[in-house]
Amino acid sequence: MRGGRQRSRAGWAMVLVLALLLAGCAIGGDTGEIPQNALDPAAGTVAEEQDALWNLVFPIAVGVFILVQGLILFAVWRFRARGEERELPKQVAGNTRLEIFWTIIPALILALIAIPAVRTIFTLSTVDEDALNVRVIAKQYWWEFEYEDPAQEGVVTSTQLHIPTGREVRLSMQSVSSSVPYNPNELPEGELTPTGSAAQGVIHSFWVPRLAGKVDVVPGHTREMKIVTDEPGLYLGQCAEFCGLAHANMRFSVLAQTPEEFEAWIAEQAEPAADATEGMAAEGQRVFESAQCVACHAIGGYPTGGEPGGEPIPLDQQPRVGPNLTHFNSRDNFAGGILDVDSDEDLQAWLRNPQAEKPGAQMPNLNLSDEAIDTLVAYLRTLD
Ligand code: HEC
Ligand SMILES: [Cu+2]
Repeated sequence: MRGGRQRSRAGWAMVLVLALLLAGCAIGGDTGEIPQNALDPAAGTVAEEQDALWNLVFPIAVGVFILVQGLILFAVWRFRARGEERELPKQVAGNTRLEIFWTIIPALILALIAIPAVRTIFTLSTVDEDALNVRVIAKQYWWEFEYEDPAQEGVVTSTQLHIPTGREVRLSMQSVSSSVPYNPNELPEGELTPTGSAAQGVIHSFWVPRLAGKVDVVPGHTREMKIVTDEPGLYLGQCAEFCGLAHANMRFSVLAQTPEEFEAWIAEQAEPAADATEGMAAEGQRVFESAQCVACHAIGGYPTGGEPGGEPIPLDQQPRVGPNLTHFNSRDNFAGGILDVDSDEDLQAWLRNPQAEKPGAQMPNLNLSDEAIDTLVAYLRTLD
């Protein structure tokens, strides 16, 4: 008897702990807002359609749950053994009328749900003719965004996807290995063969809860997805499929801007970087070359530094193992959204030892001296 009571106390303690944990999810940090709340859809067809479907299915599911659980509890209570009484209740084997009834009712409920569900699938799978096309490349452990429309050539960024409001965005998503040097422009269109770097990628999942449900990014395939919003703002997202050590730090965001702001941003990003010609920054550019940064990172317009008047290497012939740094200093955050671009300390800490900031990151510790780090920071600051 005693053992039973203790066990039930432990059970209640578990429930309490779980309830507290769940309450923590609801509070949403110091701002009181919940930036990744799938139940708070941003204005726009994708999120709204998915939310409408949820609003339809959820009450039905709750109704079914209460009915079924209620009947179970009722049967348990009504036919429980009482005192010494060991007589079985009346045994019923088969009741055709009842069985037809409880087959037809769920079938009708499912049919009712299927109509809007199928309609939503079709709505979400068609994309406007004038949609913005962005290739999304998922790597351990960061997201790369490459704008594919001809007028946006050379615009490649990481961790923060900019989109214009009021225009559908078609995301073509691929997963590739981060540790193998590769040029994403050499990946064939459409389905990838299970050879080469794509085969060594792992499954990631693109999830911006306020914009759309998650879509898995599977190596060897191109997964398409549509997002759209009418509300300018910052929408936080994260990889939602366990992909390795730094999975929890594979965050990203979508910044929705008015079409004018977006076009201005694109124009800026399409510009190549200028050479650093003076002081610490020029020294940093030399370190960037000698410390092997160029083996993994692309910089549009680079490199002309060493030899004045030299020909810059086109962006699509530069390595893209790590993020394109052409406009690094114009970003808000880096390393999968966990560090602040504006903070010199964050940048120094990253260059001193990436692993300490983001365990599992595919950028090696290059054992740079503090002096070299300072010059590199000065150089990275010129990449606006
Ligand atoms: C072996 C390849 C490799 C080398 C060499 C390398 N990096 Fe990286 N770097 C990466 C990868 C991969 C990431 C992304 C890590 C992550 O976020 O998980 C990265 C991220 C960064 C970032 C953050 C960019 C962003 O948008 O998130 C900066 C800045 C950076 N590296 C600078 C440097 C500098 C400066 C050097 C030379 C001292 C260097 N890297 C050398 C692979 C490399
Ligand atoms: Cu991931």
